[in-house]
Amino acid sequence: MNNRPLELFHRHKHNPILKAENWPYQANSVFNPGATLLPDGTTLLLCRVEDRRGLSHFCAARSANGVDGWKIDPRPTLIPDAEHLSEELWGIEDPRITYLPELKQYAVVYTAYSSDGPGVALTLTKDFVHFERYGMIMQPEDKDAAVLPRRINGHWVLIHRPVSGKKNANMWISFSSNLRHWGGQKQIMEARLGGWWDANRIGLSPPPIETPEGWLVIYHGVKKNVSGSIYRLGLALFDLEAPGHCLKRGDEWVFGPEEQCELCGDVDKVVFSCGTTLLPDGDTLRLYYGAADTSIAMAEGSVKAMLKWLSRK
Ligand code: BMA
Repeated sequence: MNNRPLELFHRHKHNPILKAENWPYQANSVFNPGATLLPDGTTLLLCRVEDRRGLSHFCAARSANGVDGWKIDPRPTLIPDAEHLSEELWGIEDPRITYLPELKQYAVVYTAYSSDGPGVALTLTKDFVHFERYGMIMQPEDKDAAVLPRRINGHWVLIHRPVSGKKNANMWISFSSNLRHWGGQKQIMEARLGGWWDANRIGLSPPPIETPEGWLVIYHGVKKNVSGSIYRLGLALFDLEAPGHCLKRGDEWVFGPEEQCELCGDVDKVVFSCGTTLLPDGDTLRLYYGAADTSIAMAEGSVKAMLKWLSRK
């Protein structure tokens, strides 16, 4: 009998595909990149680079095939602007990229690490060279955020993960007419409790992926045990025109740390994704992820297979 779990993601055989030693300048670790396909088919990863002070900034890496031949910006692409934005005092982390056709710009939503903890910040860019910074849009503690690519009922939509007091960390939605001022907050998905893989803390991983059946959401869950935390990924589906409404949620995780580079690094047993690209066949999804907060790896899966998996039971 074959009792192996269905593998929805297949790792690239050359993982990790990007490491700190590939960087043109000194870095401690490179991980959790945002991802997008540029109009000419180039894959752009906006990588989180942690320096040897322990603070992070972003650096763009571009590749024609999304796997190798990376051209890495010779200097940091976006650095924390602590002078003007004190909210970025301790660095910027985990960028999530969404192309907004209405504005013909990319929104990069990221974690700004302030002395009061992490909050959500937003910047717009046309070229990943010049950035229009909106600063912090959600105060601490809040992170794991991305915007949807289009307005829904006239409003931009942000998925994010606030934490209040000692309560669990759940996924929320907010709305805005101008990307600056957000309201209408509502909780949309709760962490489970007890021994579940996604007990107590969950958060959006890459920006939601629009499919005919709904917004496909890859989210992370954290399991704490006596030897530490395990970061894994699961799937959920949200209504296309009411993105606060969860239609389906898988019970089991679909991707977790297994390979050496995922099990062992600055933070052991972590796969953490902030970006995907959809290949021109409209089905193959490339998941770029940080491995153990140390390097960048990639795995591929089929959107159709993920939707089918969510519909089983
Ligand atoms: C999360 C985020 C990620 C990190 C993960 C594991 O809370 O801060 O940036 O990869 O923890 O350390």
